[in-house]
Amino acid sequence: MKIAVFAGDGIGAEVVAEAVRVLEVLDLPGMELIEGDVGGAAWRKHGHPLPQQTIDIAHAADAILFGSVGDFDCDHLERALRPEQAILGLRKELTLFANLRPATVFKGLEDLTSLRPEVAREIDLLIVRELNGDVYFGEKGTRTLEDGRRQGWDMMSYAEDEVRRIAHVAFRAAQGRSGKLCSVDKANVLETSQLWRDVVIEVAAEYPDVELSHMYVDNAAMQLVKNPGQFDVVVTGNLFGDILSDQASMCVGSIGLLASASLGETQTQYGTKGLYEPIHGSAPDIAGQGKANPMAQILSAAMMLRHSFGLEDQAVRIEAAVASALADGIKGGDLGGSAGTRAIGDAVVSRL
Ligand code: GGG
Repeated sequence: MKIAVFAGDGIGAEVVAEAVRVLEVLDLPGMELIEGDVGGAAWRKHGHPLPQQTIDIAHAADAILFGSVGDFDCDHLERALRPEQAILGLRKELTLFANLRPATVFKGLEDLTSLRPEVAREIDLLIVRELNGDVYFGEKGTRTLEDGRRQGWDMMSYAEDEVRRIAHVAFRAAQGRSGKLCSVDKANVLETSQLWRDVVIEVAAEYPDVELSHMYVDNAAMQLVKNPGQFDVVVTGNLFGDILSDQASMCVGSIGLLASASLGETQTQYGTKGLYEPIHGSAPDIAGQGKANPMAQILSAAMMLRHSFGLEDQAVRIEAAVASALADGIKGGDLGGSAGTRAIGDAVVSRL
C-alpha cells in the first residue's frame, strides 16, 4: 500500500502529521509512506510548485494524502509557478476528475454552525465537484485594449465527455444514498451550463431509479443556507463546486471538518487511485502555531482507506473516533474551543 504524502504549505505539515499518526496507529500491513514536495515549499526547494520527482511519486503511489497549498511569499510569481498549480496539476496529471465532498453535522456541533440548529441537523449531503475542466483550465490571459484599459479573461468550457463521466459518478453516488441528485449550473446564462444540463439529462436515462433535479447556482447558494436538508447528492462544475463546498462547510460548523476525495478511473490492486485532502487551504495566518484543526485531514485519510484501499472498517473507525472526540467537547479554535493540533490528534488516536 504505497501512500504518497504531500504536506505542502502553511498548516499542511502540522495537520498531515496528525493524519499520518492516525494511520500509523492503525498499523496497516504493508503500508509505505513516501513524502514529496508540493506548493510554495516545493517552489523554494526546486523552483517549481510541482516538480517532476513529485509527479513520479504520485504516479507510483496507490493513493495520495495531500495537505494544503498557498503561500503569500509566492504572490509575486507568474501563475504557472504559484503554489495552487501543484494541486491543479496533480488533478490533471492523474486525471482525477471527480471530487467528493461530504458534509454532515457532527453530534454536539448543531449550535455552532451558521444555521439554526434544527436546520443544521438536517444536513447530510455529498457535493460531487468536477475537477479537470471549467474556467480553471480554460485559455486565459490579460491584454491592453486599444483604449488603454487592461482586460483579463478566463475561458469557461466543458466538453460533453467531461460532463458525462462526472455525471455517471454522481448518479452512482446517488444510487448508493437516497436516490436524489441535484445538478447545479447556470444554464439560463451560460452556454457551458446549457451543455452541462443537456448531457446530465442524457445520462439520467441510464439511471431511472435516481430522481434528478436542476438548480441554478445562485439559487443553490441560497437554498444551501435556507433549507439544506433538501439536498442529498449535488453535482456541479469546478468553479461552482469550489464555492458551494466552502459555503457548505460553514453550514456544518467549520471548514476544518470537511474532507475530500479526488478520484478518476485508475484502479490499483486495492481500489480506486485517488488524492485525499481537506477542503481548507494552508491558513498561513496560523501556520506553525499548533492551532490548526487536523480533523479534516484525518477524515481525508479515512476517505483514502475507504476508496483507495477498500478498508471500510478502518475508515469507519477513524470517523467514529473523530465524532466521539467532538461529542466529548474536543474542539479547536475554529469551533470556539481551545484544543491545539496535537491535542486533537491525541484525542482521535486515543479513541481509535
Ligand atoms: N487542501 C486544499 C488546498 O490546498 N486548497 C488550495 C487551493 O488552491 N485549492 C484550489 C482548488 O481546490 O481548486
